[in-house]
Amino acid sequence: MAKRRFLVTGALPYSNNKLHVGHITGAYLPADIYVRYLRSRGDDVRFICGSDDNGVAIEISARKENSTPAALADKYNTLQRAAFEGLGIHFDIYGGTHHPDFVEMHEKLSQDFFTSIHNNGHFVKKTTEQLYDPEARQFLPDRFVKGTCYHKLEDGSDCANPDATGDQCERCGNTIDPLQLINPLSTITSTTPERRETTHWYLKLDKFQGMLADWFSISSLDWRSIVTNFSMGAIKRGLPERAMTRDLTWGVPVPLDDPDAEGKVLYVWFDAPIGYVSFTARYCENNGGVWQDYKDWWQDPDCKIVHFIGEDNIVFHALIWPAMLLGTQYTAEEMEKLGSNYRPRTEKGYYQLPHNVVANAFLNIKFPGKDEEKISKSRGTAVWIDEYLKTFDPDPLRYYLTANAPESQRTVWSFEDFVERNNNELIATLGNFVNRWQKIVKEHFDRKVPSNERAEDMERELLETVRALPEAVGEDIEATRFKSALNRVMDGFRACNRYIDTREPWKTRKSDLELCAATVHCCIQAVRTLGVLIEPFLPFASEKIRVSMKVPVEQWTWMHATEELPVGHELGPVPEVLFKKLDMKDFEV
Ligand code: B3M
Ligand code: ZN
Repeated sequence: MAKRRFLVTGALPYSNNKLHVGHITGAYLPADIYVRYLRSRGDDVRFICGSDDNGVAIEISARKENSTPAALADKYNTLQRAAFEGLGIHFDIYGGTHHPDFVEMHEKLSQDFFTSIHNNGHFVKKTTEQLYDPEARQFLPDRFVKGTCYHKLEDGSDCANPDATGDQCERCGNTIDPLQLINPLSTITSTTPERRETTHWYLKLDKFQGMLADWFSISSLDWRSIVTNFSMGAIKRGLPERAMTRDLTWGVPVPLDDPDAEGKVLYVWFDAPIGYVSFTARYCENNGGVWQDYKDWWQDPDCKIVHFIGEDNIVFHALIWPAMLLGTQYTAEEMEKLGSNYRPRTEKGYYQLPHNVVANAFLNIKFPGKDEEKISKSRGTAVWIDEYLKTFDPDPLRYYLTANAPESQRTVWSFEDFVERNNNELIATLGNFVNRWQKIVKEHFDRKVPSNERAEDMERELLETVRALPEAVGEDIEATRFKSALNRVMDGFRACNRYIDTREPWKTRKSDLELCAATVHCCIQAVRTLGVLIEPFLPFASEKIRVSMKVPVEQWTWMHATEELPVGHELGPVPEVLFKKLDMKDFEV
């Protein structure tokens, strides 16, 4: 198989928050599974993430915590790194858009982007009225203003959410124009803002519509429907111009020699996706190259760029970010000429559009005896990763969050379900099968792979089933069907359990040792394959199985998964307990 190249990113978490299960299932775990699989298959992959440190959300949290944006960003960046590591999610680099080690590179590349799009004629400079807080002496973009939502719900009634923020209403999901909020209040001083004029640079998204639609029709055939439905719907309704600058001090300064740009920064959603690029540049520099080597990943049509995100980020990754990338490729006149004909730019030196944008819906939560609800930091309705990891192992969480992933629609975290799947699936199906023949191979065969001379159709059929899995599971993972992929592997274990129940080697070890040998031989070969296939999902258990099979790391890969362990191969020690039994009592506080 040819070695392919992939640049995989996980959405940059805002550095004002710890990570919870919703974040993990929404973006990082599927990304990690994808990356682990590609690596196991032998592809050349870089996995990029880091914190999103700019923007109003960070400023507000810093005020609340009596801290500064820089100190807050640093604190949460460190906590996030540790949580990812604890779950076995290893990025090639974990940056931060305002982190001391990254900020210089990030500002440079973000400003280059802005300048390039500006010089290509894709911005319009406009002066409009915006909300201003005279007491705080600043404008109130995005979440600096709160008020009552003015949108209508689907049934025609008013949304009237009193807690809508200047960027978005959480109740109806619509974007908010702060000027239209009913009874707006500054979140800094709780006073009523006034209107003042200010100037900003708007990306002419309407001019990109045709080309984006064409790009979608060519590229997104195997994308998830939540991404394509949302994006095509938005294009049909029309993409409005969007301001890409803000009246703030925290962020990337607007790189224009224009008095109107003074004291302004780039909109956080303009610079955040460029974080993927600037962190890649730092990665290259830190790993024996020069920073400009980022172009080998970002400006090479042979490298596939794949973004993993939560559903609220679709508009930014599937529409605005591709528009920004196109905006660096073409001038406004060139775009005008091409109209709605998307032409991939395959010459060197051009940023490439994503190969796939993989989004998940949200994960709700259900506490025992309560109704299903949204995960919320302020209401304290979340399972936090750092707290979980203090008591429990990462694999059961990885298992549950994959088996129950919101790939096409919302799902719900339930503690009962988590415990039940751990006990009835991980332990009873997977862990159990790996254990059922260990004692026999030790007592009767000196922990060596026994002879399969007596193998019959049943053995051949089981191994055929198991050895067909790497291809099928791989196909699922490539198509981002992670739930289905995991289910196939578990089906493999279920088939193994049925097989061993029929063969009953614990009986034949006394009555027919040769048949017993063939049975154990078959079990070992099945686990040799399945142990590799669970690695993207359950890396910790997979590693324990590998050690117990005494297979070298470099052969514990997709490419080697169906190789037979020869008769006489000496196994390693009986594996440690793979999964611990859980009880609902473990979750009582
Ligand atoms: N910081 C995550 C969020 O919306 C946002 C992602 C940026 S990815 C470039 O929660
Ligand atoms: Zn609303």
